[in-house]
Amino acid sequence: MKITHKLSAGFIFCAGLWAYSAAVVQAAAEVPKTAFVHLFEWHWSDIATECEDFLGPKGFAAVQISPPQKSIDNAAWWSRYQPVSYQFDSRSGNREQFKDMVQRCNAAGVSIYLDAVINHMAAWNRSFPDVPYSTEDFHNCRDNIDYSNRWQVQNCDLVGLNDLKTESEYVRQKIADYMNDAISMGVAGFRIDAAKHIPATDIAAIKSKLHTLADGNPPYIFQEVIGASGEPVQPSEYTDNGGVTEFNFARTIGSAFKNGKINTLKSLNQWSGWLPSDKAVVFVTNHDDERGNAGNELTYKDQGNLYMLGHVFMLAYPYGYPKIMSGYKFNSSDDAPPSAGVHSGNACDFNGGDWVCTHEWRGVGNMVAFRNYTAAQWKVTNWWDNGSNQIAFGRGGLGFVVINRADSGTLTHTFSTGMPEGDYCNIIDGDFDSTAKTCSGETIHVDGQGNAQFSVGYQGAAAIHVGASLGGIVIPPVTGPEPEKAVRSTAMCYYDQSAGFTTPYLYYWKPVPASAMSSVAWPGVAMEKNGDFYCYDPAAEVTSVNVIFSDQGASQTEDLSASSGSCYLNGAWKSLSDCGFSLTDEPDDPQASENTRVCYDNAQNFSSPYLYFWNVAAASAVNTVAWPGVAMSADGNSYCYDFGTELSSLNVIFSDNGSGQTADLSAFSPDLCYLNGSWQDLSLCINQ
Ligand code: AAO
Repeated sequence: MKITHKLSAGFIFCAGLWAYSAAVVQAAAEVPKTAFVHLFEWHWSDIATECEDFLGPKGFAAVQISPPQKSIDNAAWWSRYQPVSYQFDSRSGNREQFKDMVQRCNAAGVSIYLDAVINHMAAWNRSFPDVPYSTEDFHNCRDNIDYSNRWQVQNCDLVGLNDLKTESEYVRQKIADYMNDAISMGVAGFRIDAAKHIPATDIAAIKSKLHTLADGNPPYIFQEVIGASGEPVQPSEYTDNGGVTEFNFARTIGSAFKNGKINTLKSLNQWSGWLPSDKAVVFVTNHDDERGNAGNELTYKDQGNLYMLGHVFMLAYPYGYPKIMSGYKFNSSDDAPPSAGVHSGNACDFNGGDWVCTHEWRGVGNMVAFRNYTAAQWKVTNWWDNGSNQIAFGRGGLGFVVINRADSGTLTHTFSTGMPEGDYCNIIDGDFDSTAKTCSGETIHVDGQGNAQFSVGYQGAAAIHVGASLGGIVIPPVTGPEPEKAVRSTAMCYYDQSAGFTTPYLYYWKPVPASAMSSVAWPGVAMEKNGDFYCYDPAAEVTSVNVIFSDQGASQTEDLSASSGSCYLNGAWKSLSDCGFSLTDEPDDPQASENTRVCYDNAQNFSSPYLYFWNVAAASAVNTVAWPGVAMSADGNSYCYDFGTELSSLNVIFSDNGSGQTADLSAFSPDLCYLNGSWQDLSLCINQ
């Protein structure tokens, strides 16, 4: 969960700041980093300089680099996607230059994500002695891939590229060795090229062989899976491994900006069928699509300022982990990159050179800080639109953006921004100097009511945020949630001020490992109140699980991906400590934790024991169920159902999925074990 990880820096969510009410603090060092750039075909030495001069100071999280391994000798950019060896030797530089880049970027606070071409080797004979790979390390299908056939997608050669047998232990180890070599040089993450063509389980197996980074965290991975409706292999299959590309984002904003109305993008982060935000890698376009597969995507070739506005929207909008595409100008799609780099003889387009340098455009580069400074309020607030192509929205008082995509006319309007009073730099128009606290462009005044007047020309934008305030960094007073007691490191906690659930329930499915959480019926388990939060502790390490929070089955969140030891705070995943929890190693009182279950010895030999219940008195409210109730899970010699909350008393009927039922029974805690026809202490069922 890289984004969660990226967003986990202290900043506003330090418990001590919750009650903060003065206006000005200096907190710049703790602002999270939430966006990255693809420096397509850049030289390693140029990337190193760029990290030091620009990306580090601007708050970029990382750079995706072109594939660094040795590839076929061909001027076209795509030759880099045809590996012949795993040696660090490419036209971007050699191993020493690679190592130097990684070190210098890391020192500048910028991670390196390596584009890992591991689905295949080059399209030539099946012998790569340098790895070594030989014929038996490849699949045998050389047909053109029929994308409606899962087997072909994952076993045949992609555009003739020799398809590696990633189910083989030998191949997996060779790939992991290559990636671990990169990790040993300081690489922090990987893009998995053509991930759709590798079964998700094979990627998981390779991932399990990877070393941890110097800081003890696992490397970040995101997988290139082009979502297409109707295809059997879908992006959602890959979320357990890490991030996944969400192409719907680029396609949707592209067509809205080019041919539609951008006010339709208001609730994009709630659209169903898209990846959960913390798994989605989003972009305006990518290196393939800008060359012709773009459909409606925006590219640097678009007339006017639309490509820039697409980036402003992406970086302002709370969905996904954004990647900025930054390549070079081309006429034909095969064109080779310029031979000299931005810092080694050539230059950015705006300086008369051949490199596009999208990430350096003021409105793009400065919006990275906007995203970083607003990350703590992961939601759209203060939305305004004119019913068409002019929109404005806030980020919970930490930032406000105005986009005028119309083709004529200036948008002049006084907006309710939700921001604290002050003077802010319009970072689309000017650069903010954080030392001198000055703005080289327009200044926007927010009054005591949070209102501010903006005047934005057509195909233009304006943006302000608390990190670019002429009075210093302003953190609005926040009355935030407080936990009441420590939790164990496995707990999952929840608080959402705007949702306002009165009885939060946690529904979950597909836990990994499966044994960590017993299956539940909708709406799942009641969460236990802990101060302003509600928590549920599976009491086991869960590396990933799908969850939905609901108000006891009524209004609910979208499908979310979680792990144990996390906290869903106002729409974004945080660590437990970022929600203000202290952790305890103390097990819950064993008696107390056991008294959440009702167990049954199944004396009747039901093939499918079910528990129906009513009149439940428990610490947290328990939802009613329809006959025949809920399935019980085998637990030792008994069948049990866990209510997830401390039970006092309840009425139950056990049945065989509705038939052969017992009489109406009344149970009183701690006698929650129905054994040999009578209620006994729960421990008798559990310890059998
Ligand atoms: C080169 C030559 C080939 C030659 C080959 C072997 O160009 O003519 O046969 O060498 O000698 C890059 C270039 C390739 C190049 C290759 C190797 O793009 O032209 O081949 O290096 O040098 C599929 C994959 C996806 C892949 C994409 C290009 O699923 O993973 O094809 N992208 C990555 C890289 C890419 C790279 C490779 C993989 C290979 O990003 O740069 O190739 O390492 C549908 C499917 C997609 C499929 C596309 C294209 O997508 O769903 O899975 O992607 O078609 O075939 C709408 C539709 C959507 C459709 C999309 C098309 O959005 O909804 O269904 O349009 O973009």
